[in-house]
Amino acid sequence: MFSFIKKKLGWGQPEKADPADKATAPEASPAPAPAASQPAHGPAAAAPAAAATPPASAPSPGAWVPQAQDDTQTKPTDRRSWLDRLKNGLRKTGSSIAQVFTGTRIDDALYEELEEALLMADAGVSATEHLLTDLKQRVKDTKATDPAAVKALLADGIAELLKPLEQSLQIGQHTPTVIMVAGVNGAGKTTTIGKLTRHLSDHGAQVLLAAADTFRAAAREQLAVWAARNRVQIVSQEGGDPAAVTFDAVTAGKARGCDVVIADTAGRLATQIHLMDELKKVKRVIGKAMDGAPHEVLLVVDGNTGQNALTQVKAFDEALGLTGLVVTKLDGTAKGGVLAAIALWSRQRGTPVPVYFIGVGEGLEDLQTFNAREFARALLE
Ligand SMILES: Nc1nc2c(ncn2[C@@H]2O[C@H](COP(=O)(O)OP(=O)(O)OP(=O)(O)O)[C@@H](O)[C@H]2O)c(=O)[nH]1
Ligand SMILES: [Mg+2]
Repeated sequence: MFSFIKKKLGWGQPEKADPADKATAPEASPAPAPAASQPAHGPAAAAPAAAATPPASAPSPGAWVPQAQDDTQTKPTDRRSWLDRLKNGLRKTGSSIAQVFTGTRIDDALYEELEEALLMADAGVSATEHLLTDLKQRVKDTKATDPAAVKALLADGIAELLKPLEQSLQIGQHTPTVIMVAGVNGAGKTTTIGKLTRHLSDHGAQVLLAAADTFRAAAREQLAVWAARNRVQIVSQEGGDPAAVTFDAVTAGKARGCDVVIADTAGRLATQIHLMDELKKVKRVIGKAMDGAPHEVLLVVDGNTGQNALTQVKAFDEALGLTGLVVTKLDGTAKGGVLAAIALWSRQRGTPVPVYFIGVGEGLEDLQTFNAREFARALLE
């Protein structure tokens, strides 16, 4: 488990939820069950699938909870298990890079092998070149003489490159904080929203989900299951327009004083112009429902898609102006090097697009904050 949120807890503030909604809300149930679809318009547009439970120890009204984002607060056993999963996922990459450093000499052959290994790890040409140049400089500066030391210097170089991507998602500066989630089909958007909702709820935040993936009934149901499982509210509409659903959700979130509204959108390729236009419209409409929103536009990328992930990041950023990334499925066969490519692109962009979370499995607990140093280590083990 991790803690990443900086939130202004609303407990003790004026009543948030509309009592009328509470009266009509289905009973809270721990068992996953689809929440009822709601009409998009009218006062009952958003009804809780289950009421969010306030934290056991509520702080004083309006208190700012200090940010406790350091993963080292995680229990050692929990931490071990997800790190192991990440390492297992990156094992092939790690062993092929580590292989480069098993010799006894630092020579051109070593750098050539390393270049090949980084390219194979999906780092891409630019990031590979960057890392090699940086490594040679580090070797020169430290007068390293054995390959094991060079490996440690490479870990330093990768960690330094990735460091700007290590930032935490801020919750609490707005009520609600509106998060829009986008990505290609099957990247892990809905699952990530489910996991994120769990963590936010665990930290006492009142979350409302917007089922703006209106393409498939199954997509709405999938989000409704997560809503029920996490006991949070959902705004959903049969066959509706994604922008209208999101508008209603943000409006309801504001009226109820929710801490966070998260909009799930349908998967799409960045090359599908009309679908990207639809996504832009969702973003615009969120801004109409609440000034300054969305506060976060997150792209969920599947870590297994290699350099294609960078292409997705660039294209979605151009269309939407991304504020953060979630890289999923790093427990699988992902090679991981693409994060170096994203980091280098981020550097050129001026403002980094942080990796708020990484997905290391399908379970509720399998979402973790990104740590550059740990990731660099996992990549080389
Ligand atoms: N192993 C693993 N599987 C994941 C992870 N995140 C998501 N998945 C799986 O990936 C599949 C697709 O996840 P969804 O959350 O439905 O993806 P989506 O982006 O919402 O898909 P669409 O809405 O169809 O575009 C599901 O089987 C998830 O369980 C992860 O971090 N690790
Ligand atoms: Mg989905």
